[in-house]
Amino acid sequence: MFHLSKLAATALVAASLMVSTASAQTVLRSSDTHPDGYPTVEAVKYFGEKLSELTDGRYAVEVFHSAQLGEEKDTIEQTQFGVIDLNRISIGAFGTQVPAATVTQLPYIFRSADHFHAVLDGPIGDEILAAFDAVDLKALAYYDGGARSFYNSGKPINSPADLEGMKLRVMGSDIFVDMVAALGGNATPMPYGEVYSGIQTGVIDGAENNYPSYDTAGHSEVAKYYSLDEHLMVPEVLVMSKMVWDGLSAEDQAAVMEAAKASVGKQRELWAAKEVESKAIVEAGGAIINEVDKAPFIAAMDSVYEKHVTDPALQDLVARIKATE
Ligand code: GTR
Repeated sequence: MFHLSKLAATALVAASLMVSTASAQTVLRSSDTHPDGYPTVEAVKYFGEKLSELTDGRYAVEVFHSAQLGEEKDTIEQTQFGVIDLNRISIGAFGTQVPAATVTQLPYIFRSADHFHAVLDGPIGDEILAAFDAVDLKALAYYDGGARSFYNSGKPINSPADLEGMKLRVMGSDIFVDMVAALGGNATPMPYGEVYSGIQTGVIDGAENNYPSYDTAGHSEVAKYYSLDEHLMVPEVLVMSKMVWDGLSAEDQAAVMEAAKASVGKQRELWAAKEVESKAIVEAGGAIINEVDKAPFIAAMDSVYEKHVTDPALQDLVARIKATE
């Protein structure tokens, strides 16, 4: 883990800005846990190209994919300190640090991909992005992350009863731990990079994710049962370190926002294609996919909402999300 005092981080940011004035181009470093070619990685590269165009080459972006800069939780901290400039990350990895954003971690909060887009593209989406300011991050845009379903090495899951006693990896948020517990399983928060070996060695029975992650992280090789309960749709988010953002001119901030918005359409296109491709790849590799009656899964989530949506502001946010057409 990388710990820096805020003072040391400020000095580091100041030093890198000095170097950049001398070299005329500032290269912003961006982190991503996914491998090269993954839709989020390619979208951030596209963002970088747009930003370069809009700033006459004064800014460029280098994407450090494949968790080269660390697991998500650690890279969030480094981005907050300005050591990493940009980060493409799942909102799930923030845990409950950003209260407003936790509503997107609630199971079945989004009814469909269209509902997800309608909410995030509108005022509620902007409100949640703005909430990241309080944790020293400037959230720029959402990317698609599809629907997440359970997969495991033992058997197909058809009803919550099948999860009884199963050890399943979740991202580090209490909401996900309680979600699995409400279904009868045992949740183990664990970094993404440890899931493959965790399943392989039997430390866990499985995990939950979308098709592209199940495919590209190799999880389908060790957990062949993928059961389409689609309990979560957690947005991916592109954030910039607030320290770096605050150091930009108003004009450059506008260029960053414009480039980020432009990358959203690109990512959605890439994402839609990748979901189809990954499903075909995992099936060809022997994954067994089953449809699931979601009703009992949805019904089991009341306790998760009761426990995590107690603040009136969050209750209001949830009500507004549900009312969005
Ligand atoms: C993926 C997401 C990653 C990471 C991963 C996980 O769907 O794109 O950012 O959060 O899930 O489960 O840790």
